Amino acid sequence: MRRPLFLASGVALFVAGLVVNAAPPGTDAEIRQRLQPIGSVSRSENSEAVPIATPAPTSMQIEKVTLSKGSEHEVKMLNSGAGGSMVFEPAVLKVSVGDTIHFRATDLAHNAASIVGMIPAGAESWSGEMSQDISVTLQTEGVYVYQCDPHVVMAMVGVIQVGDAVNIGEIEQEAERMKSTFAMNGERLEQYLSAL
Ligand SMILES: [Cu+2]
Repeated sequence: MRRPLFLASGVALFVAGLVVNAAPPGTDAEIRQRLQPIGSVSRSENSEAVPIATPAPTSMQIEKVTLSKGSEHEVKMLNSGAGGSMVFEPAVLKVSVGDTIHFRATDLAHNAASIVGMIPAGAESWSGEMSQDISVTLQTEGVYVYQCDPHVVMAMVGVIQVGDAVNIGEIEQEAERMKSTFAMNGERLEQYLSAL
């Protein structure tokens, strides 16, 4: 029955040896031990190819807008809607050539006006009066971006695609330029356009 005792004392000595090996507190050796890295950080070879802000596939995915039925469509001008404050609702519409859009002054102190350089070439512009309904018939194919004059800095804008998005390249360029003029909701127009 002596063997287990020997083994036990051997373990005790070994543990004691470790404690003895630790440098006295405050000495250079002890500080070096404390500062030793506890692990290493390594970058995988292709880590730089991975974009930093990959959009989450579920929550941020933008639902595509489908062609709105009928030849007449209504857009409300709102202080507050499902898409935030100072919004057109729906903010993104897909319609057919020759369709009519009725902008409704549901809330007051808004208007709807097409933006210079953000409608298809040759298309007719429009500019609604403040707090007034306005109806616009869109005869030229392409993407139209319009705004509420007093709230454009809050990105109170809307997008209508008539037929095919033949001018989407120019619209996206203009939208990029316009982004810097928004004091709030800077991503809104981009999000609207990505819903087309
Ligand atoms: Cu407004």
